[in-house]
Amino acid sequence: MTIQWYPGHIAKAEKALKEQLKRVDVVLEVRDARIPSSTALLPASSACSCPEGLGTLQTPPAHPQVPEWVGDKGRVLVLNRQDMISRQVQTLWAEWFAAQGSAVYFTNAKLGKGIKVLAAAATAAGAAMNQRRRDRGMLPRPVRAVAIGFPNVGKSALINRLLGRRVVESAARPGVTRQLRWVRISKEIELLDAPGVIPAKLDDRDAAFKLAICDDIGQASYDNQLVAAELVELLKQLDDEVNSLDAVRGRYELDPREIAGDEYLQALAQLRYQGDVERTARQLLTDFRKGQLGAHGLELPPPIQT
Ligand SMILES: Nc1nc2c(ncn2[C@@H]2O[C@H](COP(=O)(O)OP(=O)(O)OP(=O)(O)O)[C@@H](O)[C@H]2O)c(=O)[nH]1
Ligand SMILES: [Mg+2]
Repeated sequence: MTIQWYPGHIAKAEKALKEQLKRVDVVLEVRDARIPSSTALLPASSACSCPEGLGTLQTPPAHPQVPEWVGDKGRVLVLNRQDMISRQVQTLWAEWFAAQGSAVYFTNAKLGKGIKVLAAAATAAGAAMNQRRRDRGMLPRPVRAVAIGFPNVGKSALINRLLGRRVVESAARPGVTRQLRWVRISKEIELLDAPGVIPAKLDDRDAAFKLAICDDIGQASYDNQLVAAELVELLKQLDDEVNSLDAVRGRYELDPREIAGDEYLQALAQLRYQGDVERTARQLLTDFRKGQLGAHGLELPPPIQT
């Protein structure tokens, strides 16, 4: 499956973002905690304050230009939607990032968890800028930070939480934020809300499927039935490690273990939805996105090399 979805507003927003990045001190890279690899825009190790070369990323970041635009600005890595993964999976990722030398902040922008620590980290990451100003005899100014990430990962929700009130639009579909917008969080920090970015072409088939499953790209770009069948396959693959099929069996009273994802869709359609496979596919995806198929995440980190 190749993702064809690259609407004009994203191309336009990327151009504006590239311009604004010149004024920015700190980049908050917001990823979807369910798929921290597939929603990566920057290499893992670049989020760290460790000596260079300590961390290595298994795969290159999905978006080829973003690392270049960001350059050597301060970086803070955020895995949002913490509530949509299990404790077990969160711990695995926390340990993996720690082994890469990368600090990582888990947040739940819906309920406002992990926000204070994140605000402190963003301010601290910008402190170097004010030190340079002081060294030149200039007065300190608020740190300027931007939230970047794939569509729908929760960037705007996070900004509203950091602000403590709802200022920027945030809703349950990708492509909500269309314009870049600066907001002042406090005397110390100003934040830029940016539209989601996606690469013009997504060559990694597995990543493309996971982005579609998690609703982190636009609806127009994929076939619901293919994506829902892949979701079933993924949950089957993860079952040994995180018991990801328990909630599926509980909800639909149909066990996917012995059959392929597409056959499962057909069987479930017969059992529950009068043979309507498209409706079944959409229901499965909606149930997963609402957390009704369990909170475990769809990606586990690679084994830590010791
Ligand atoms: N369960 C859960 N939902 C969240 C979380 N963060 C955001 N959401 C929800 O996810 C949806 C998308 O959030 P947005 O803030 O609009 O995401 P965005 O990254 O700004 O999206 P675009 O502007 O489209 O790129 C909203 O319905 C939020 O309420 C979270 O941590 N947990
Ligand atoms: Mg937004």
